[in-house]
Amino acid sequence: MSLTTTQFIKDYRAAALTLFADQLENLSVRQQYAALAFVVKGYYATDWAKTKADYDARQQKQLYYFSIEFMPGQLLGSNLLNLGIKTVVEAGLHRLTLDPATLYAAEGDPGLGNGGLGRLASAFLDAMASVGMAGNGNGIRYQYGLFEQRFVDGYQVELPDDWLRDPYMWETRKENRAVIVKFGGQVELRPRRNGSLQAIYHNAEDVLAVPYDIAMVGYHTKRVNTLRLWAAEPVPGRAHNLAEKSRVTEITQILYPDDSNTTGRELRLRQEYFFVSAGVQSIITHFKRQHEDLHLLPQFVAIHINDTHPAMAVLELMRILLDEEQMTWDEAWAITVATLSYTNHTLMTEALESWPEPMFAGLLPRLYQVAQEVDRRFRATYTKRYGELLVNRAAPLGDGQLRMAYLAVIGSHAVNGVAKLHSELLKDSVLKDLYTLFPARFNNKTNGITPRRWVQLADQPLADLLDQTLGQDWRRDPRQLEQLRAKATTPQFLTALHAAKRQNKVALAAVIQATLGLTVNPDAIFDVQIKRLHAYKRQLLHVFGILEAYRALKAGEDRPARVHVFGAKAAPSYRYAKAVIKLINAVADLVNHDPDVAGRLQVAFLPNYGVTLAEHIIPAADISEQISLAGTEASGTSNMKLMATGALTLATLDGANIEMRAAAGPASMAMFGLTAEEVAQKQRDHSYNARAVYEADPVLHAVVDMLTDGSIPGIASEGPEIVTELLDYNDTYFVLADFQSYVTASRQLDQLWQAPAEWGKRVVENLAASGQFSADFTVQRYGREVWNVLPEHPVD
Ligand code: 26Q
Repeated sequence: MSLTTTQFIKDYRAAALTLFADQLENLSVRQQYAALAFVVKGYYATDWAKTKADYDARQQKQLYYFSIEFMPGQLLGSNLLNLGIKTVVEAGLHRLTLDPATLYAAEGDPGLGNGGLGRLASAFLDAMASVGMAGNGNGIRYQYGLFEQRFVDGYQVELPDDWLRDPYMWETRKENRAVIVKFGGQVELRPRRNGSLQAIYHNAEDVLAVPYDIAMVGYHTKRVNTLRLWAAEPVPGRAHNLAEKSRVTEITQILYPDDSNTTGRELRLRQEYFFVSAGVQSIITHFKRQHEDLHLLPQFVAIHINDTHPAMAVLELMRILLDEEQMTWDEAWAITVATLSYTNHTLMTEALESWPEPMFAGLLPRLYQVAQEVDRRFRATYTKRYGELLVNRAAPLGDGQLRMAYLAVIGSHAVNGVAKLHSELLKDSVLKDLYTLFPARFNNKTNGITPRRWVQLADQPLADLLDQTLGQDWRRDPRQLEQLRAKATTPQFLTALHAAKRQNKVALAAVIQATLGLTVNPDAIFDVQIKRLHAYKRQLLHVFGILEAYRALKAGEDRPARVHVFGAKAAPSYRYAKAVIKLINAVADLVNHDPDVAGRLQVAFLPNYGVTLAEHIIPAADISEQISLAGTEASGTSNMKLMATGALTLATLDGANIEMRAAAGPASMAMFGLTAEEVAQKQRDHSYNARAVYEADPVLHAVVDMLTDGSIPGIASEGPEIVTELLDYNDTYFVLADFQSYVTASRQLDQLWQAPAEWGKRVVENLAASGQFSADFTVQRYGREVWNVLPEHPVD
């Protein structure tokens, strides 16, 4: 949009008066932020309304991305960037003697997700708006997001994330679009005169679903799509005592932490049905205002199921088409399958969702009947050709459970994994039988990230350098970064690149100082691992690497200085993960206070990792640790973000790491460890002996012993617990097996660091190749191959 500084100042002053009845200068920072957000909302309001009207007028096919998690991050900076008014607004703020950074920092960060899956959903919404695709989000407006993490004595402590305490400026409550969601009771199927069945509900519990819409502003496209989050409220006018009322509001009160220990909770099931039913109902209502014939639904609507959490969309859409639209089963089924598609995000069998049939039937009696019929017809259709054994294994109902991943595959026309390796492994592990039945449905869509947030907003020193070097075209099409390869050996460019990185490291050092009271050396290698704490991601291997270096330095070896930066939340009930958190903090305490390694080895575990903290850490990274056991990390996305801001990746051949290396070149990454195939082989033939590896390697032996011999104060119970998992339970995630090659690869990076021109060349190779991991490309692939929704402003 076109905006002058003068006009902006006028608008901003007016907003301050309207909202707070006072002069801008007299407001608190939080109020100044709120007024600014209010102005910006006004700047896109017309385009938002217009986008919706245009879609309707053009009968544009729309995609609805159903996800139980979204993590949009702070939106002020990205909205300004995407509207093309960031420079003007910042100039205006300066003229008002306000500091833009302070105002940006006053915005909360809606932590409505656990990690990769939720952040991916938000990246896709940003990307779709930015390439001009008609794509919207559908999710839950949790009253409390993922817990706020603090460390007390090195232990994780969880505090509630009361993110709505201050009004959230970007949401718009749409009471006029509320719908009713029904739970429980009994269903009676009463025959109609025409022979069809009418579903009549007795004693069902009605819940009002109220949508709150958040604008997803496209980058320079004038497209503003919608993220719709639903809140549960009592139906007005009905008597509700407190107990009834809180039974309703609890549906959207809390986000479940990613946690296999809490699977099968009824409240989680209610959450899933709540946002699925509300979403499907509102889509159908809107569709019927535009079109006569619901048979045309797949021509105008695509619904995407982000992991299995919304998989009951299969059953809910069937219910509506059967009961409310009175279609025949076959008609309804054809429409459902053509409308739905599904992404799987995990190979871990213990993480595959399933619901006990009695619980499902009790809460969702009509959906359960539909599930039974899906199951019956599935068995009837495929048993003859594929045999009872396979069909039994693949059917939606089995072992007394409703198996959501199987239901999702059966009810969708397309199924994908999130990186090439993951998509391949899906076909011969957890979804093998369904692949046999529906091979054509399976496809790969490697994840992506939004370089707008991670490079343009979070890494301005790099962005400025890229502008000077290449012009601005990379901002729209990051594949233009390939041109950087020509600069891989240009000393001036490498010097400037190093200066940009150093600036980011100084900024992160200030964050570390303010948070932990630790002074880190900005000329050290910043070695970063940021992701959820999980055994399979192997933060423990990173810790062992630190202990190996600590011992070497104490023994008088000379190595380049390193600062190890961690960010990770553990699920509150995940005992092992919490033990590793305590271990990292204990190791930090040890090395940070040891004068023998002062300024040469430091550990900074920053609490409360999330989107906003990531924006501070990522641009400052020199090394990106992507060290999951091969075959366990579906894709990873922090790997891509760190690549895009010029870190070198220290990685196993897992998830998207493999594709990143293929893109950047074989020497661009430090790879190590067993391959997925080698791991699978060892698991099959039980040939891995962790204790034997420990006994055979004196360095590893010494490192492991540090966990139990008192060398690291404060881990009297956690140390032995971890060692028991390694030596007595045979090291489920092959940490000991990969230790030696991990240290070797890490030492190669030390060598490279000492040859700055070589290091710089590798960084350039990574930056150059990073553009292809933009989510803009990912969503366009989904659009072409899965949703049949095309971009109006394609990047290709
Ligand atoms: C399960 C049961 C009960 C409550 C919550 C959950 C739950 C919640 C969230 C289970 C899993 C999740 C999130 C999973 C996730 O983020 N997976 C990651 O998805 C990324 C995007 O595709 C991938 O890059 C990562 O590899 C994958 O781990």
